[in-house]
Amino acid sequence: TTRTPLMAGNWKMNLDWKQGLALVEDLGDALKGLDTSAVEAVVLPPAVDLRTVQTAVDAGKLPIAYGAQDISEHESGAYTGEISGAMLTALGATYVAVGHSERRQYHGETEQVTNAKVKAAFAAGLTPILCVGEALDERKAGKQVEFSLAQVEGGLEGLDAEQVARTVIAYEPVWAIGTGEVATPDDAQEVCAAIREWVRTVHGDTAADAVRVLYGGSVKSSNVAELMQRPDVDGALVGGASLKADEFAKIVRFQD
Ligand code: G2H
Repeated sequence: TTRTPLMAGNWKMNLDWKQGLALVEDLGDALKGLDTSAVEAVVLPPAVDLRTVQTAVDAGKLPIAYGAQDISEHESGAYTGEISGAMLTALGATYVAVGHSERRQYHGETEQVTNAKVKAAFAAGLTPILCVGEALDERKAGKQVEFSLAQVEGGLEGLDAEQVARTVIAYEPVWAIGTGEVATPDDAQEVCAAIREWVRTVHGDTAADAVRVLYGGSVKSSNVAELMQRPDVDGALVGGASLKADEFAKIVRFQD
């Protein structure tokens, strides 16, 4: 495979700016000398920490890309509390998470809003990390593939094959998020493979072979290597374990 593995740390709503700065400094040390041609490391800090990350990256102290955890579907204007794609790219951000299950669950984000945010990301020149995944009920009913593919289809509606090729899709079964309950590598592979096959059917071989499909949900340094052995798992979206520099660096260096 020619896909570069991608390890993304989603800090969620953790760390104030001083703690964020400390983590950025620790990450700089922990990731020193990272072979960025072998793996791409990404952090998605709270928006208030993006400038801190930018400063470290621009100073050559942090060999990573970065982005936001959310984006406004609107371009600019009277949308109190929102952050636009253009504001993110002006900070040097290149990624943005869209449709995380916490956005869908706690902030009422519909399929339509998720799709609009994916489009807003592309309009601003950002790479969306589209998050999908089933809850426990769907898993128990054996509907994990069907459910996740419906979210992929909804999130990517209206995109062309070239955009889909550049998208990152994160399969995050809701029952495995922050629970310590990691999906087995076979569970992850099943849905990640189905996502790639969906892309192949709808958008063709080039997009399917290029699109990066991540697994997310209680990923740690102790389970990442086995997950990464599966052919359709191209990386991980890491929450809790991305808040400790040494732990996140171990995950990024899963190949060593
Ligand atoms: C899933 C994941 C990161 P955690 O939400 O997006 O979080 O690794 O804490 O389960």
